[in-house]
Formats: sequence, C-alpha cells, structure tokens
Amino acid sequence: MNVRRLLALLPVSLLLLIIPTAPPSTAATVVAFGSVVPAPVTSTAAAGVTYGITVSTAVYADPGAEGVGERLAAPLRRSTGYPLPVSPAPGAGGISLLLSGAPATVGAEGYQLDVTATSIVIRANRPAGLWNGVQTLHQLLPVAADSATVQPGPWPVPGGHIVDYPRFGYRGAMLDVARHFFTVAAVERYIDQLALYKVNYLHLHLSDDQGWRIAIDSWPNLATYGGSTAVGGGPGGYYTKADYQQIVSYAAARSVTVVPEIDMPSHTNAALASYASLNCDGVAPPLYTGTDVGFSSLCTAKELTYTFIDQVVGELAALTPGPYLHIGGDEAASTAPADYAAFVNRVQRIVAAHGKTVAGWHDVTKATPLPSTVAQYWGTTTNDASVKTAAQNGTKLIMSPANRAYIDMKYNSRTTLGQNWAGYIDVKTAYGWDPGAYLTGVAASSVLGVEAPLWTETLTTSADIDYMAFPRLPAIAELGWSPYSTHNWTAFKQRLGAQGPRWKVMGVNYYHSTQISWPGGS
Ligand code: IFG
Repeated sequence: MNVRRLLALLPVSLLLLIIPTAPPSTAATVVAFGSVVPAPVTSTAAAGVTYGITVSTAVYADPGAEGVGERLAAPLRRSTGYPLPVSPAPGAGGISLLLSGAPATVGAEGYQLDVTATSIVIRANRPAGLWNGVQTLHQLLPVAADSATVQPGPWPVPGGHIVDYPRFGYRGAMLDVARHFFTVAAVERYIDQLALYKVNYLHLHLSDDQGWRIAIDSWPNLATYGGSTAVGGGPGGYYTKADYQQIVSYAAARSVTVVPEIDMPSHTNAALASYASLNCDGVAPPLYTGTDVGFSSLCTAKELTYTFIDQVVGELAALTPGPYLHIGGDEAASTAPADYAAFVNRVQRIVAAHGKTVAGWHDVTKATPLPSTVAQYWGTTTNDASVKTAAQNGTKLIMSPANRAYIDMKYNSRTTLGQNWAGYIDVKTAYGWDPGAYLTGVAASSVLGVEAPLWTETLTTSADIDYMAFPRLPAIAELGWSPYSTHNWTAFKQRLGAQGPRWKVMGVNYYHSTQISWPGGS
C-alpha cells in the first residue's frame, strides 16, 4: 500500500500531528553588528559573514568560565531547543569563552569578541570580562533567542571583531525597595535586565521612613513591624537574610555587586516606629505611609543609637560580599548640622570597622568624609561647593544628578508614573551629559562612575519598573561604559531603537519614547 493511501486512511486530527505545521517561519533577521548598547570601544563588522548556531553548536569554556557558559547557554537552549552543551575548552567551531589571549588593554572587565562563519570566540582576562562579552553576543543574537519558548531557526549571528572595555568601573542602578517592597523575583528580573547593559552594581535602598526591608536578628521588630507597610498603606514586606543572600548570589553570578543602603540619620521613621528606645523622647512614632521627606532623625545624642547602628551594619556587612555599604545621609532636615556632621563622622568609622567602604549621598560631604568614602552626587546643578572641595581633597564620586539620572522622574507631563521635582527626563536628557565633566571643578579622575536611582513612591510593579527604566537605563549604562568619543545622540538613538524588538520578546514594558524610532513598531 503506498504512503498516499495509508495517509488517506488516517483521521485528519492525526494527520495534523504528523505534518509539521511549522509556524510562519520568520526568517530570522540578522541583528546589525553595530547595534550594541553600550557602544563598544572598537567594533568592526565583517560584511556578509554570519555564524549560524545549530543543533550541534557547543559552548567551550576555560576553567572558571563554566558559569558564564551556562548562563549563555541556558536561555538559548530554551529558545532554540538545541542542547548547547557547555564543555571544557578548547573546542573546534562553536562558541568559545577563553581566559587567555585577550589584549591587556581590556583590563578586568573588558573582552575581545570575534564572530566568523565557523566560530564565535570571546577572550578576556577575567570571568567578568567574559560575562560582558556574552552580553554583547546576547545582543547580536536574533531577538527570538530571548523567547521563553522554542522558536524556529535559523539563528544567525553577524560576523565581526570587537575589542571593548569600560570607561568607568562603577556602573550602577538603584532600586528603592523601601517606599514599595519588591519581591526577590522582581529584583532578580531587574538584575537580568541591568546585566544585559553591563551594569555591574545594584544599590538596594533597604530602609526609609515608610519601610525597613531587611531582617536584622538583634533588632527583629525592624523588619516584622517596620517592614509591615509601605507608601499608600500597602502590606509592605521584607527580605529574610536568606532572601537577601539569594539576591546577592543571583547578582554575583551576573557580575553585579550589591550595595546595601541603610539610610540615616533621616529617612528612619520605620526604625524609630519599631523601637521606642531609639527615639530621643522614648516614644515611638506611628508607621508612616506618606511621601514627605526630612521629618525623621535618629537620636544622635543617644549612645544606644550607635549600638543600634553597629549591630545593624555588622549583620548587613556579614551578608554583603561587595566592598560598599551605603549610609544614605540625605535630607537630614531634622538633624542639627553640627549633630549631623558628628553623627556621620562616627558612623563612617563604625562601617569601616566592619570592613566596608562607606558610600553616602553627597550630603555627607558636609561632614568629614573618610579618604575612602564615596559620595553619590544627586544634585540638580553642575556646581556644588562642598562636593568640589571634597573631590579636590580626594573623595571619589558616583554621578547621579537628579535631573539626568533619576529614572523615577516623569519622561514628560503626560507620564502618569513618577515624580517631577527634578524636572522631566526624556531619553535625550538622560543621555545628554558627560559624567566625567559634569561638575565644575571636579576632574574625571574623581568620578568612579554613574548610577541610575529608581525611587518607588509611585511604583508598585515590575511593569512600572520596566516603564521608568526602559529606555533610559541603557542610556545611563552607556554613559558608564562607553568612551565619551562615541557619545552621539543620533547614533545612540538608532542603537537604542534596535533594542526595542528584543525588549518586546523579553516582555519588558518599556516606554515607547517618541524620540526614538522603534523598528517594526516594536
Ligand atoms: N529625594 C530623596 C529620595 C526620594 C527622591 C525621589 C534622594 C537622595 C527624592 N533623597 O534622592 O528619598 O524621595 O525622587
């Protein structure tokens, strides 16, 4: 009996199972080699050359690069359906992650990427460099590679050569989990998004007037009571130590270092409400669910305050492998200036005693910063006398000017989420400045890098985070990574637009800024 007659005997339903009804095969468009954000130091496309990832493609990783290899392969297995084994290097063809042969110029975080018709090779001096090279490769994959379900191929990667390394070592994002609490999963989701743009620090604003978000064994009410609400009176929440360690290790596996912040002496109502003894008058204020700032202050005159800080900082430092512990220090309107300076000077020594480098909002330059203390600039002017003096005395800065980098600011008057006290920040504004030459009298050598703070008075969901962070966070990330010689709005907005189709596949709820042309209406 011939096949035709056999098929004719089969019920239609079974036939449909047999005949591959492949979805309309969208021949994967090859991503433009020059569309990477942040812009690499050097990037040369090999016209007409593509590498095709196939069912037989393997990842070859040098010792120490296996984790990076696995994090490259895992999402690709999900979207291609291919096995994509990670095997010890060397290997012929395939995707090689090598810790030798990189130019010395790429330093600890840079890499060299070569895509030819027969292989993809990423070379770096450190795993962090390979990780950054993998982020660039990630952006060169067809956007379908970010699909959560198996997609039909092909999987072409554009050919070319890149040598790349960062301008600044500190390329951060801050998430305020105090005004509104965000789950471990939501934070991990944000880390995945940040990593794609080579952000390497995540500053978590863990405490404020409206919430205390990290369990401290020696002061248990901080989390259980101080973490029980939020702006607007919602249920709040907090991280157990295990939760915080999960965030830290998830971040570390993606070359992101967590910077925890316990804001003090102001922005402390949640702590003061949790323990009457912390208050100068021995009376605990009620929990606070509004959005005012500057009304609270730890009791700088009480010795218990410093015992409290020592124990909180000690427990947090023990959970934090990163070098920095952020003490906040902002908006201390309810602390007399002399008391504020004495308080900050003493707290810096407590943090240092626990082996951490102090970071603080630039208000701490009103005290006497330790030589190693890092001041985070959040002003809206380009001239700040105390910051200039501190920088000239050796203080290093993280640049977060509120009218450029505060991505909780509205894009424009029509943006429903966010605030506008620092003005509107559209994409061009977020991109249009040079962190190394922003403050009068502050040399580029004083600048460690940049950070995009996302305050959450008005934000409650991951979709809200997406909307405010994208597309502005990649702009800040580019300012942190790319040479200023590549700074060009016309070129940047083209590369930024090319990210849109990938964000769509990733399910990122990004703002379709009218300053950007989004290909395919993505
Ligand atoms: N300023 C406050 C934040 C937050 C912010 C919202 C700093 C350092 C306004 N302090 O920014 O707590 O309320 O844009």
